[in-house]
Amino acid sequence: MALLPILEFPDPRLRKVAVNVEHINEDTRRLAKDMLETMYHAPGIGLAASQVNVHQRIVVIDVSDDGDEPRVLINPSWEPLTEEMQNYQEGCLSVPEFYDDVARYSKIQLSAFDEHGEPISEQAEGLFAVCIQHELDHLNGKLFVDYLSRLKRDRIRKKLEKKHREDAKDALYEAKVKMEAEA
Ligand code: QAP
Ligand code: CO
Repeated sequence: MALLPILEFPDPRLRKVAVNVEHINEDTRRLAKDMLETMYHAPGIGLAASQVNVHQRIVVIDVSDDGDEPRVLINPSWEPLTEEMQNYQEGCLSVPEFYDDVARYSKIQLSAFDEHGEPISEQAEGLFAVCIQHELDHLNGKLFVDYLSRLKRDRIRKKLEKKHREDAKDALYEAKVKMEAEA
């Protein structure tokens, strides 16, 4: 088990389009397990492989109250079952500390494979449906901030770029202190 580092907006690697998993095997299951551990640790309710810099079509989701209903979706796809949309205040582990409303289809048909290669075909509504649409966007290089105004997106980008500069500065300082202590 391992915690995986999460890419943060505006990292260009989040814009890559993920490829289908050709063979579901032990490597796939190991990655899915590590993604679930990373998601639960955050804590979060959904994580796409793209966010941990693996550009394969794998997502993990757990929208249960107790966090004990992990779902692994491989090569997932969805179709709307209604024209009705629902607004939900979304967040994203790749856009930490920012939240805003996004309109998504309220009822969808999900198709995917699970971690054992068993086909999944089910209807999804509510938060599960929102989360599927959000996570599948990641596999296509799309982020929830893309649905916001340019003004809002730019403001989020600038704040995160500033945070990343500060994080880098802090890491450099820590490395220096450690080096001097060892010298
Ligand atoms: C996507 O997002 C989602 O900013 C999953 O500081 C979100 O798990 C789908 C998180 C809402 C539907 C509705 C975000 C954790 C977690 C943060 C997440 C943060 C810590 C986000
Ligand atoms: Co996300």
